[in-house]
Amino acid sequence: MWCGVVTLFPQSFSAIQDYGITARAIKNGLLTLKTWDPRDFTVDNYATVDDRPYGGGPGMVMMAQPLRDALAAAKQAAPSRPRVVYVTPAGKRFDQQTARKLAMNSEPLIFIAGRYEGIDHRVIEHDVDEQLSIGDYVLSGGELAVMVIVDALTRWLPGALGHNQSAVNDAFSEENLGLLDCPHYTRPASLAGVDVPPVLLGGDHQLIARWRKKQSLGQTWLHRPDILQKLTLDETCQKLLAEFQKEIVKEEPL
Ligand code: 9D3
Repeated sequence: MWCGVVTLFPQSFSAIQDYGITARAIKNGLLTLKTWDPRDFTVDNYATVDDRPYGGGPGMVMMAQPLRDALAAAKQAAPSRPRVVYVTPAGKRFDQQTARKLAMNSEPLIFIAGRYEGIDHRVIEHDVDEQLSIGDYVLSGGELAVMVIVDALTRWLPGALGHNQSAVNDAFSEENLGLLDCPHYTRPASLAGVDVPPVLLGGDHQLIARWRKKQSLGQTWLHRPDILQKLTLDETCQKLLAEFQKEIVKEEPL
C-alpha cells in the first residue's frame, strides 16, 4: 500500500514511521509512507504557505499554489493514479468499514492534512476525490487524523499483524458482529485478592468461548448500547446477554 501525505509537519509522522505495527509494515515493504511539505514548494522569500481569508474574518487559509505544487509532486511519485483524500472536520466519518475498503482497494492514496482554518476551497473542488473526518471534536490540524487513518488501514494489510493475530479477529470485525472485546487477564491468577474468572483457568475451551461471547455482549450492552440496538441477536446471544444482565444485578445490588 502506497500512502503520500501533503503536510506542513512532515516530522510528526515519525509517530507512525518509527513505532509499532506501522513501522514494521514499512520495514517489511507492506506500507510505503512518504511526505511532501508545501513549504518546500513556495516561491517567495518568506516561504509563505498561508494567507488571509477573502471576505475577512479570523484565522488564515492554506494557499492553493504551494499546496497544489506539493500535491503534483506527490502524484508524480505515486506508482499509479492515486486517490486524493482531504481530512477535514466537514468530511464523511471514517470508520472500520472505510478503513477496510481503502486498504483492500490497493489504490495509492494521497492525504492532504490541513492547518489553520483549512485550505483554499478551489483545491477541494479541483484536486480532492474524497473528504474524511475522524469524529466530532476539533483537532489543531489534519496530521493526527491522517495518522489515525493510516494506522487503521495498515491493520488490514495481509501480514501486517503478528503471528495468529488478524484484523478479522479485532473488535468491530464481522466475526464478532461488531461487539466490544471481552475482558482479558494474565498472571497472576490472584491480584490483591481479586481473582481471574475461574472458567479461564479450567481449560474447557468450549466453556471459555461461551464466557467470552457472553462478556462481549455484556460489555457492549453496558458501554455501547447503540451498537447492540442495530443488531438482531440470535437465540443463543439473547440467552447469553440475559445471563450477563442477571449476574450484574446479583453482583451490584443497588
Ligand atoms: C471554526 C470552524 N472549525 C471547524 C470545526 C475550523 C477548523 C477546526 C479544526 C478547521 C480545521 C481544523 C483542524 N482539523 C482537522 O484538520 C481535521 C479534523 C478534526 O478537527 N476533527 C475530526 N477529524 C478531522 S480530520 C481533519
